[in-house]
This record gives sequence, C-alpha cells and structure tokens, in this order.
Amino acid sequence: MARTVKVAAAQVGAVHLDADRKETVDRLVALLREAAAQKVQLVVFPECTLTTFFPRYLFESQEELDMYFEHGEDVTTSEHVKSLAEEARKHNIDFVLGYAERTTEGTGYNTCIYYSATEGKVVSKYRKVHLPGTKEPFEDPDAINQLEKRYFEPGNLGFQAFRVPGLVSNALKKDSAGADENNAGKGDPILGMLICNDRRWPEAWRVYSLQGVELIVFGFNTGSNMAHLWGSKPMSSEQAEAEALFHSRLVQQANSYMNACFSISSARCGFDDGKFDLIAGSAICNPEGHLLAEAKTKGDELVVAEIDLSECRQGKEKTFDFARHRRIETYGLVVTQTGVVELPLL
Ligand code: CDT
Repeated sequence: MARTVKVAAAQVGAVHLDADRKETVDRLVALLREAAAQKVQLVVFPECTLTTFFPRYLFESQEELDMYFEHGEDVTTSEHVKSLAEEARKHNIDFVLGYAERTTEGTGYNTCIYYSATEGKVVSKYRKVHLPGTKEPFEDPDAINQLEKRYFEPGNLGFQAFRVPGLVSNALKKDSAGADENNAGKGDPILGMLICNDRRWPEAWRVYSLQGVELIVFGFNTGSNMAHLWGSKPMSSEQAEAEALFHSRLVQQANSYMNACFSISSARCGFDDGKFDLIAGSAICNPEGHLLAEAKTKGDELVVAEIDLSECRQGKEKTFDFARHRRIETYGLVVTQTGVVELPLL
C-alpha cells in the first residue's frame, strides 16, 4: 500500500548579522505559501533559521549574544515565529524549524521543533548532540570560527523518533490493528530529526533506524571553505566548496541507504554579510540512496518531491533487516569507547 507524502526542503539564502528578524520570518512565510501552492504537506527549514549563523562570531557580552536566541519553552508562540505557525495552520502544512534555544534555566541549545498543523502544536523537539568547532576562537584573525561548543550544551533529548499524525491517509491506528499482525510500515510516518553536524555521525542515524524511522530531516549551515576546521589539504575556494558539497551529499545518501529511510536536508546558504560563504545543496533522498530533488540555487528555494514511505520496506526487510543480520555482540566498542585507541606498535 502506497504511503505518499509531498515534502519540501525550504532552503534559505543569506541572512546577515544585522538582519531584521521579522523580515527573515517573512521570507519563511513566503516559502511556506509557495509550498501551499504546490500542495506540500511538510516543509523543513534549516538549522538556526531565524538569524545569521552567529557561532562564527565571538560575543563578549551575554546581552548581545542573547539577541540571537529564542527564549522560553515554545518557539511557535514567540513574537516572530507565531506568524509562521499561523500560516502553517491556515494551509495545513507541518514544518520543522531550527533555532537557537535559551531555556528558562538559561541553558543554550541548538534546537529544532516539529510543528504539526493538524495538532496545532509542537509534537517533537530535538537538541543538537554533536557540536562541532572549538570553545575558544582561533588565533589566526583570518580563520572562520565555529564556536558552538562555547554557546551551546550538547543536546539532552537523545534521538527520539516520533510518529506524525495526519500526513498519510489510511494509517493503521492501534485501536484497529490486530494484536498478532505484522504492522511494520503501516502506521503513521515515523520521523527523526538531526541538526547539521549530526548528519556526519552514523550512530545518530542508526539509533533512529532502530526505532523504525522512515524519514530523517535536518537543517544545516556548512561553510564552503573552513580550512581551520576541516583539516583538508590546501585547495582553491572552488575546490573547497565542491568538496564540502560532496561530503554533504555523501553522508546523506549513504546514511539514507544504510538505514533504509528517506531524508530531507535543508541549507542556510549563500554569502552572509557578503563574505561568509555557506554551501547550498538542500536535497531529498530515497532509501536506496538516490537524490530525488536538489536545490539549483544558493538562495531562498523550495525543493519539492513526493515520497512513498512504503519504499522503505525493501531495505528494512531485506539487506538491512536488522533483526536477522545485525551482530550486536561485536559492536560493544561503539558505546563503551569515545575516542580512538590506536593499536600498540609492532
Ligand atoms: N553547523 C554545523 O554543524 N556545521 C558543520 C561545519 C563543520 S565544522 C568542522 C558541519 O558539519 O557542516
């Protein structure tokens, strides 16, 4: 039985340091309206969508830093974001939104939420687990910093997959399911959320796929040339951008295949303040690892595809039937050791 959903990555181009938050949200609303015109059901916005990617800057004052955060428990009721939620309800479109979260206790997280239009509320929240970069800025004044370890705590919500109501018709519900039937792949879609650097860590995808995930969504801010952080050999800025894009596609396609799930990636991209270049390449990928749609620009752009979640069954029941093929007695090091312990010398 087909379980189709029309989905989109809402790629967002340059957002400058002094951008007006309302104007930025208006751009998101415009993308949502375009999605409505194309009968899209789910729109994925990027990581830290509401501001420039501020972890590249060193803020000395807490007050100044706090201007880049959303405060309080529910971002969709905040002054700026509520217009986006209203628009989503009007068109019955779900959305995923990344933002910097300051909790009421004062902790900073790099967060995203899933807003369900049918439910009229946030049904899941995820806080970025893998924070790249450094706590202290580089001494080299020309280096581009990534101070996420300074401004955010690692996410404390784990990788909680969740079912989304209202996206597919005829979803099997627990009241009508037979107790002894195999109901795998028949219920409401199972989703998981990641944020940017998380996409490079196979453990994150695997924890989701062990919960039957059918669609993983994530936003990103990926510098096209971050020589101080990538550790790559010297290359031209064109080569560096091509390489960053290659790795971004590589991890999305490979992990979608190895976990037999669809994925949507959504980029904050373009030249922030005319000098910080972020890659684009927002894309929708199927469970066989093929891209179904990909951004053609480095600006605001809606990347749309219709996906049929029943296509996950092939991988989940054959090549990657975890129950039959995984050998957990051999994987212990993955959860008992963090860094590499190289073998003794011969
Ligand atoms: N935002 C984010 O996580 N960006 C990182 C940049 C790499 S830093 C080495 C990324 O993984 O794309």
